[in-house]
Amino acid sequence: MAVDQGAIRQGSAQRPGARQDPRLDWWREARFGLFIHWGLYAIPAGEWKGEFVPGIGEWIMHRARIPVAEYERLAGQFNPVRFDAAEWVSLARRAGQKYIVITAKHHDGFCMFDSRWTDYDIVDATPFNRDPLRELAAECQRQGLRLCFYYSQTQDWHHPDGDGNDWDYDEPKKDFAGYVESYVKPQVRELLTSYGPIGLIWFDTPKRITLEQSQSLVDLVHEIQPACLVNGRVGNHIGDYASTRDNVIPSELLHADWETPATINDTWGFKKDDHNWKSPQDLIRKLVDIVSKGGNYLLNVGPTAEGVIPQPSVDRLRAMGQWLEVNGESVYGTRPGPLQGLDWCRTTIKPGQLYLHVLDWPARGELRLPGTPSEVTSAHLLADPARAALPVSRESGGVLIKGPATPPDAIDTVVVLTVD
Ligand code: JFZ
Repeated sequence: MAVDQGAIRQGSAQRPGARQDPRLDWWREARFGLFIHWGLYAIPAGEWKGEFVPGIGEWIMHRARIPVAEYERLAGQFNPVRFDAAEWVSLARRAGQKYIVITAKHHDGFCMFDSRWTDYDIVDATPFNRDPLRELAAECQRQGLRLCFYYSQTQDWHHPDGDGNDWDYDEPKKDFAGYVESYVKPQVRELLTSYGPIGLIWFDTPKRITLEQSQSLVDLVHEIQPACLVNGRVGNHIGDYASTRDNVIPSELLHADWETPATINDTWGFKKDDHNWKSPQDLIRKLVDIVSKGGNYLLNVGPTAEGVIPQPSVDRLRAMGQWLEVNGESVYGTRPGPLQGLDWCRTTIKPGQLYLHVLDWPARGELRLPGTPSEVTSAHLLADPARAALPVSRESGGVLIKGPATPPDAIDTVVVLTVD
């Protein structure tokens, strides 16, 4: 199978028969999700004791080797009173995103939900005293999105037996197996029993987890909620689908269920000095590129400590939503199209329809296809409500479609081809 240029590192994408599993139907249809990295790291926002700490924002505790006792004090200041679940879910919905994956527990170990198994959580340890995951669950139900949880199963820099913190704890002395059994599993159970139906659990950085431990987590998830998916970063090449490396889009079509997790600037957790926002054009084209190769795009925002999604992220998600409002038919529920590897276009298909995503509009609007496996019977612009027919003619070895002389959409003009 023609999988991989090293893009997919973890996951069961190549498992025979995986593509038949109807539990993935909603996720294959969805194509586009919202990732949310939100936690105590939003308070320092990349700065510790007056110094900007390089790297991704949610890693600040690790990068700056902040002692647990000191990092813990952030909880007392965490009061995101501007958090509004309805607004966040509505933003995602209007962006055209079909699922939300939010950090229930990241590597810093702080729980963004009311856990019975620790007091180091947003309800017990902060003045905020609300459970945002509960509020998001209710809003997702109301607005028709799937809620999913990110859970750091291996790294936990707060728990004495979790992986990763060697500045407070002695790594060789850790009882990692005990941590998995008596902390990770009860919390995963909690997440799957207290918030209604969960679309998927997004595990991460498997590191030292064994195959038995990964498998028992997958089994636990499926035992409690059989429909809940597990991403490939549960470790040891199992799980329901594969994740690429962060921000990596494979160079060619993959015959697998896969997802690219990606940042909208250069960090996951909010950093006040990261202003390197990708343009709407770049983001829309990345979505289309991913979908044309059979993947999902899980695009991240990092809300502030006040509970606000940064305005540049909001603006970009809105722009994507506006494009999808017109062109969503060529994205949702599609499969990769037959024309791959061309610079100027991407293709997606549905039964009877081929969507030609034109990124570089050709001179005089002459769209030349090197040949499609089926006969093209008609063509029109997806954005044209009148569906005015574009002239289609056969050329030696291919098809010529005559579009407007100038590009109707500078980002991606979608031409719908009706095919036999
Ligand atoms: C992990 C986390 O450490 C990070 O904080 C963030 O949550 C991100 C989504 O996931 O980072 C990774 C994990 C895997 C790769 C790169 C960064 N990888 O496979 O290249």
